[in-house]
Amino acid sequence: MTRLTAKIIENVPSGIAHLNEELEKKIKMDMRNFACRSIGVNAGDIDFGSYSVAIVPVTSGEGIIGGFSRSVAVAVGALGMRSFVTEACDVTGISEAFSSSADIIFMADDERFIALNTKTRSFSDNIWSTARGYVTALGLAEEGGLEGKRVLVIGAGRVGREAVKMLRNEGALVEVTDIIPERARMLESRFEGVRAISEVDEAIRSNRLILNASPGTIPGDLISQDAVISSPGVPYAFDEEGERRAKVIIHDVLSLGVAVMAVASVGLSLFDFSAADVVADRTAIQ
Ligand code: 2YC
Repeated sequence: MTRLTAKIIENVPSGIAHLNEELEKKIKMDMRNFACRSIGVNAGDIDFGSYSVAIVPVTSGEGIIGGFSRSVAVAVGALGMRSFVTEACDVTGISEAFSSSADIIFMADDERFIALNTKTRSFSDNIWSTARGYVTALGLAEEGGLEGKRVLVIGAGRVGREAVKMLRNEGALVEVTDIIPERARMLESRFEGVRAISEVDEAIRSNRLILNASPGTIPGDLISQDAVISSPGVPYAFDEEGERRAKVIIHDVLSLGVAVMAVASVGLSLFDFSAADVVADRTAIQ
């Protein structure tokens, strides 16, 4: 997954209300209900205001991303949870979160981004949550859902691979393409109903349903009329022509994955998302 930059996420806090409006228009529900729907829990079963959520900045590796913790806090706050960024970073920040009796702790190093539930010990992972959210969004945006329909996944990285697995579980017929053809072929060999496509332009032209999990740009003249596109890929991939042709494009750089993480970490999820799978990248279909 692309490493975010302060620039990419600079509008997340101010854009959260707009994102909610966008979701209402595109999938007929707000971010809270979308996140709950993504993991099969009922929004009414969660008392969002009762959750205190700490976001701990982490300095390891390439270090702090300006605005990252605050963006996560705003996205979690938009669900109705009480979120705050700890004063301190790293271990001191984690101890601050515990002494503030935070129920959930968000933290990200360069390899993983998790939301840890301090009471139930369940934790959710950003890669799994992002794939879960954008697969759900695609199914909500497509009349009649995805069962039996062809879906093109662009990008066989960690999010793309999770998305392929989830799309198969929803009964979609998946075509997958990646800049490294071997990564797409690996998925084809592991899953029934998954086909690796080497000719990406042709694949985009011939698919109306697209989940884009790649960091590349997608020229609008490849997009079919009324395409339904769910695009966690960062940076944003589409030009004006693509936006004109597509029926809907669902995209944001951080908040939707964070919202799914937050609801998933509450621990009511019906999904058995042993986040370790995502990291171990075991692609055995669940
Ligand atoms: O500011 C901080 O605490 C940094 N340690 C955060 C680093 C996040 C690195 N990961 C990413 O940029 C993306 C995330 C959206 C999830 C996966 N990769």
